[in-house]
Amino acid sequence: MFDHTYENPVISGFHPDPSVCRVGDDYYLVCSSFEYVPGLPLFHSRDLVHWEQIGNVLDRPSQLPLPLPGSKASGGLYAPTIRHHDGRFWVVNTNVDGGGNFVVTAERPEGPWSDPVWIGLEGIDPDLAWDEDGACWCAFSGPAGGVNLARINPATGAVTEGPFPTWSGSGLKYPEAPHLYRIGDWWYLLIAEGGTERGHAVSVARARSPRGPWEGAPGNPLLTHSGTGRPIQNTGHADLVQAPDGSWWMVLLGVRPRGFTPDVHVLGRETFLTPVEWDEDGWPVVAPVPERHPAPGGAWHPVQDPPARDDFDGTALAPHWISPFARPEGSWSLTERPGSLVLHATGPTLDTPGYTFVGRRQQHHDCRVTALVDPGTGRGGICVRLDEAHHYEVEAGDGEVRVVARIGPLSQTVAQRSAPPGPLLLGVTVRTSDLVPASPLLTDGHTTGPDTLAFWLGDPAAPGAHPLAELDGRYLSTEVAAGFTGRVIGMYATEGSVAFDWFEYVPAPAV
Ligand code: 6LW
Repeated sequence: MFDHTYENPVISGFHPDPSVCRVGDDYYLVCSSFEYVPGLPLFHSRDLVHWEQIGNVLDRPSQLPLPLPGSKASGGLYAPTIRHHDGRFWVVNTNVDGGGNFVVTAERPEGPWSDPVWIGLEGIDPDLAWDEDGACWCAFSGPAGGVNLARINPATGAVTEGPFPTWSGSGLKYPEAPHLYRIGDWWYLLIAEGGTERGHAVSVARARSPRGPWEGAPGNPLLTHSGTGRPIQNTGHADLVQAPDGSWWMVLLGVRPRGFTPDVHVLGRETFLTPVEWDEDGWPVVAPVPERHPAPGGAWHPVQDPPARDDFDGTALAPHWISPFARPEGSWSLTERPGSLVLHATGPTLDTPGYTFVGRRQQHHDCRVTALVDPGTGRGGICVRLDEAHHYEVEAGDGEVRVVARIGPLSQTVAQRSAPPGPLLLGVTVRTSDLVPASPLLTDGHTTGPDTLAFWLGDPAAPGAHPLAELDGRYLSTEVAAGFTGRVIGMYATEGSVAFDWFEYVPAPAV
């Protein structure tokens, strides 16, 4: 019956809070982006398995005032919902750093997306659903906790009924991330609870009308990996979609922890796909999220990943390039030195927001990044970033190459050597640690971290190259740094102008 097997996650790296809709044979999916701009990565797929990023929903200043006011890591844009209704695409979202909840719409998913219409509701994780009379319902997680519902006019943002409390889960903490669906004769309310860490869960209730009364499913939580030894953890924050063949699927976030006691995750919360069945009483049933599973029926539509090497020959940055807090005009250029990305420093340090940084998500546990960097008279290099207090970098400037590690309040130059003037090859390799199943303690008394990051002068893939420094990756994990994002590896300038002739990201076992 099934032709193909897919592997989870279907979108790897920091791509949390997925929301999905189908129009004909096409699926569209959005994720949270927090402090990164452009905001809300938007993906297209024909089979729910292969996803191509076709843009970002919020890609211009009139949609997103920049820098995000009062920006901080893991602030900014929280969980979005995408729906198709009345011939238009709708995305509803929260900017927790300013403005709150808003709706944007587009005729075509590639955009342009409208400027925001602000909704007079306080809370996060908004959803949109339309009833048979055309009324639009917005479920959201209210400011006092609990799932609330209001009727709104999405064209004006006006609240026309409510908000009122609705079903808030089976009693676990943080009931949130609601999605409301009309399926058959029922309204279903799917929510997350248990918190977005190891206790994360998906639960469901149903009612005959959005106004209730709601009845929780007897089998709640519908899905959780809490307390299991499964390789996929933190499963929750789900959205449902029906395939053209009638089968039902769930997209959700999960993480893949590594290392020992405690294990930690470094790639952020990723997007997973899992099948949904319905029992004879009309409740959805979901098995634990598989690492591999027969794909949704129908044709297989692989997509082209972006090329490993970006030569910066175009006039626009590809949509997967993101920047924390802002990417001001004048801080970067693809035309000043054709064939290079030139970054102009806007701040002197990676320790406080305001610096110039263009990066991409780390999407594989093992990977290699190399860039040809001309620091000129400036200073810059390659940084692996979790937030302002958790980042490692290899940088060139002042006739030197340095490896710097910032972990919490401590910052240390861990390697330093002189370097010839002119363009330099700088590299970073990330290697997953071998697990030591017999004992969580190694002989030197340290537990195994999730991975090792090595920083190189020269091409790490070329013979004879030596790392300048190797660092334990656990300090660039979400469990250590806290927050909602994952590692982003990027180019930066903290002094003068730095030119990047190319940047290569290769998913590969490190050398
Ligand atoms: C998201 C909410 C959550 O809006 O984290 O822990 C927020 N739960 O559902 C960011 O993903």
